[in-house]
Amino acid sequence: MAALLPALLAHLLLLCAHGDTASAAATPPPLPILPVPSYAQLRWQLSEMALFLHFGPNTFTDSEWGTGHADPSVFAPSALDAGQWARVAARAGFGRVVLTAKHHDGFCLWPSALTNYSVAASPWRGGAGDVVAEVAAAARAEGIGLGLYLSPWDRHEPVYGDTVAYNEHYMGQMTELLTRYGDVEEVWLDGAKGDTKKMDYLFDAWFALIHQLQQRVVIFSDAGPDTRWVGDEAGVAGYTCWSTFNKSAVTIGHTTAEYSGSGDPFGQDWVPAECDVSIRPGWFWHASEKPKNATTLLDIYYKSVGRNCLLILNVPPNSSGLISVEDMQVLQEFTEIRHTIFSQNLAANATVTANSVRGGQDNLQFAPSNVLEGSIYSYWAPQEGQTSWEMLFDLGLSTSFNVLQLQEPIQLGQRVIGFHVDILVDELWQTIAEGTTIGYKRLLKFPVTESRYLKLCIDSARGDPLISFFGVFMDPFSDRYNLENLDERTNSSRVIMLRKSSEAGNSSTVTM
Ligand code: FUL
Repeated sequence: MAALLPALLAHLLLLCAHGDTASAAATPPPLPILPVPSYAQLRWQLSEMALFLHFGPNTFTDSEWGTGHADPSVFAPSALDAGQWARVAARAGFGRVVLTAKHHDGFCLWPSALTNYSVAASPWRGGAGDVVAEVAAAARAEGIGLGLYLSPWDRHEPVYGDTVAYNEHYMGQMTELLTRYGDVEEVWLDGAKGDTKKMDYLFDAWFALIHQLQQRVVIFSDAGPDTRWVGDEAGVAGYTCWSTFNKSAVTIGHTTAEYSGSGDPFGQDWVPAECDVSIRPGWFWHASEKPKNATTLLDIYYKSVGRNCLLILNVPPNSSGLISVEDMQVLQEFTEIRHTIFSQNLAANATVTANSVRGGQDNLQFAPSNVLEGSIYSYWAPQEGQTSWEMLFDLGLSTSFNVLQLQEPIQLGQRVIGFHVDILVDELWQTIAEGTTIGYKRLLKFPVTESRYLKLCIDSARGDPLISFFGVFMDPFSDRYNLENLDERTNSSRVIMLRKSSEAGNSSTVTM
């Protein structure tokens, strides 16, 4: 250290006192690297997590795929409280709720004029109820977004199977949903179709209608157009995960898990991935099932939100019409542990320098220290056309941490292809983590490590890399869990932790 420290300080001083002077006129932001997200896609990404609500006759009949023949009288929640659903969502940090307005059984949770198979035929609220209206009002009251799931596959509707008649029926129902309840921020098109009836869905007409009726909406399906299914129902994205994608390379219902999970660095379209998973084994509530625990949810969070995706976590209301107490407890714990880990960026007071700054070393607009602010609109940018991109962090004190968070200002495109982070140990820079994509948010977890100095090196990028956030955190919850479950992990992703000792050539690996 004795030998290295003067050199390090000299490097810091040189950067601080660099000859470049900021010009009087501001430097404009760099050009975007296309494709970039739309306004609705940015809102969607910034909301980070959605609470999925599977609710309907299946809740009362202990089924997952209703036949479409359950008597509407089964739909009889005694204490339905959409306010509770929205409060639970908002308090646990979910930016939106997505309700199954119609699941595959065809039963409508709103009084559709196009079918008799709906809440209007049920005893709930004397047949005068409207779950969609209650959820829309509750979401608005909590300041969170509303999303609606309208299953294309309909096992009740008699015209299902007649392409023209059913598409007219479906678009009529979509129009009801998108014109009666105010802003709808997401339409969720599930891909399941469990029978052999020949039925063409006129997706292009549906998408045009949805975008015509709602300005802020994103349309989810396994292939976009606005957000894509990640390719599994475990809530886990690829270790490498691009929001860029080629829609022309896929058709709805015919995607591959690998392409969906990792996206495409050469993609011409911005179609970020959404990770769906249920807190319980089933999507609907069943008395016999129990929720996952909070550390499992934390692990899913690292592998979804922490891999540039939105996490849509299903928490199904029970047959009383309430989110169950045990699910609420898990969500509360999940919220508390996220808060404990992420409320204190241990690099928050770091001195940050970089080997290049757009507009010159004194240009505050793109200053390295911008990465300590939370917004994607304040970011570090290097001079154009560099071949090496390094940021140096002096935390002031030797600090222990085991989580790294990085973010890119994705409004200017997703750029980073590969990066690594070094710490200074016994006068040597040693790599503690390496990763591929960053995107909106990247979380990497590794064994607890300690250092005062860190170096972020961007190894390759689709254009000049831009970084909007750098943070290191201490996660006291995952380590035991991870070690215990190491063997069970099937994901091939890995972070490399180079040993600090003389065994430096060996590497121990942890999965993420
Ligand atoms: C699946 C459906 O079949 C499930 O019931 C559930 O809605 C899930 C989110 O998507 O494809």
